[in-house]
Amino acid sequence: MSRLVVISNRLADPRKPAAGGLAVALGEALNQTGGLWFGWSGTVVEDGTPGEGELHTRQAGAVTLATVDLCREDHDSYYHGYSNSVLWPVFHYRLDLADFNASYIAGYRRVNQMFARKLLPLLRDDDVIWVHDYHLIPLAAELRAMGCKQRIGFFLHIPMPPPLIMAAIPQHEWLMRSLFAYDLVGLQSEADVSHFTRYVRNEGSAEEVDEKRVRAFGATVVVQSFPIGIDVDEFTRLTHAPDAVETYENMRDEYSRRRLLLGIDRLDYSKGIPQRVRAFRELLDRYPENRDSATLIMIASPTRDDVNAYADLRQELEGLCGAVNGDYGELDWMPVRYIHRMVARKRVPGLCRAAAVGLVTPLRDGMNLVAKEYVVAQDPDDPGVLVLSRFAGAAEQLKEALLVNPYDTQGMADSIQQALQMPLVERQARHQKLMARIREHDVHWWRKAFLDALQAAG
Ligand code: ADQ
Repeated sequence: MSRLVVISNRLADPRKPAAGGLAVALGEALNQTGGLWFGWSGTVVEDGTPGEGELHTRQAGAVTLATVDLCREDHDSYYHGYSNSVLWPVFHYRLDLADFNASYIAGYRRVNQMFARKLLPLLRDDDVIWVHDYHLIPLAAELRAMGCKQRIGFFLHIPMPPPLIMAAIPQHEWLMRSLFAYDLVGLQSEADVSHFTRYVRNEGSAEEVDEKRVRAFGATVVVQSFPIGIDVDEFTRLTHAPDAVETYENMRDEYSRRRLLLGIDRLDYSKGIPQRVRAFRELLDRYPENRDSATLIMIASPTRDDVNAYADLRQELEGLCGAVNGDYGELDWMPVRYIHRMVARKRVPGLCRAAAVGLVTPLRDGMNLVAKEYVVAQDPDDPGVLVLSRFAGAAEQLKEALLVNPYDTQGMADSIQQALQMPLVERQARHQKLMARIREHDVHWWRKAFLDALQAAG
């Protein structure tokens, strides 16, 4: 069996369950082959030289973790700059939030080149290489330029935007051409695949060989969707473990007269968090029977606080939540509980189980794993209802959720009301179908499907 090499911007220790489903699933595959995981160490060296960073290696069981430091200039232009102020907003259709500062691209290229240079001597001839996410799009092209012949696959965790949005990035052609250095490009959804093929047809004069194999820019690549899943068995186990049960019971006792609605996200402008509060306000307004009863709990973990768009979002959200509470709150009832913090992973299933409605309302999302976690945490005899944005990648699979348009405040309020009123038999039927699909396409399926396709590609 070939050794697996995983490359991602950040690493997680695959032996720690707190690392989450993805790290655990990749860790399993790495452990099977005695693999290598490579990425940024998380350390920023204030006075380092651009394009240079110290390499550290350590063993975690059978897996070698190899990491490189970044100097301040590289970190700011590669990570904050090009990755999170150009690619993240544009790939989530937010051209208005992109900062096309011309200096970022040099740092992005420099770090990808450095990663390739540092990784190359660690590689063996029969390695299979799996690169993750938008930080590392040009990595294979850099490796190929240095003579790397190994099989290389790429998985994009965020959406692939439609061609005319992509074309707003000054280096769009270079980015898309870079993807043709991979043997396999994996995307989250069929919509993403169609955006990719439309781009190469329009801008790269593609000559499609067959359904999955695309030829353009003088090279051929296999492009396929692999919707990422969660570790269903692990999440089920967490749901029944003492911490989650305690959280569930506390919530049930605390809110015994109330109906809970839950949102859990990173505080990111792609997640549609203000839109959710507006819809909740509309619910209280249009359906007054929910006043003094429905309580929206929103747990939004801090993320990229030092990028301006995130500070603005935080301010907007605090204003919206304060206004709902001020206008509708009673001495013994606050409609919105907004917590700007991460909750411990082992408590997440308890919160999900206590909520009658799970609100997952991104404006754009590659997949959204919270939607799947919410469903898996439910009591099958008395399940809650998932209200899911049609703009999450997960909506292609989770058809039995109540699909909503987060830009349509009234429509979303109506769907939340429908969820709150849904009869038990209908809730059970929808939950059963959702569970079957989430179980069939879990994170182990995803990993195997991708790696099998990578073996077959090329
Ligand atoms: P993310 O944008 O980070 O991932 P998501 O898929 O929702 O989004 O995963 C977030 C994970 O973090 C979930 O496991 C969730 O439980 C946890 N989490 C989020 N907020 C939390 C909080 N406040 N407290 C505790 N835990 C929290 C990117 C893409 C997604 C894609 C994933 C995987 O943007 O579209 O689904 O990668 O490919």
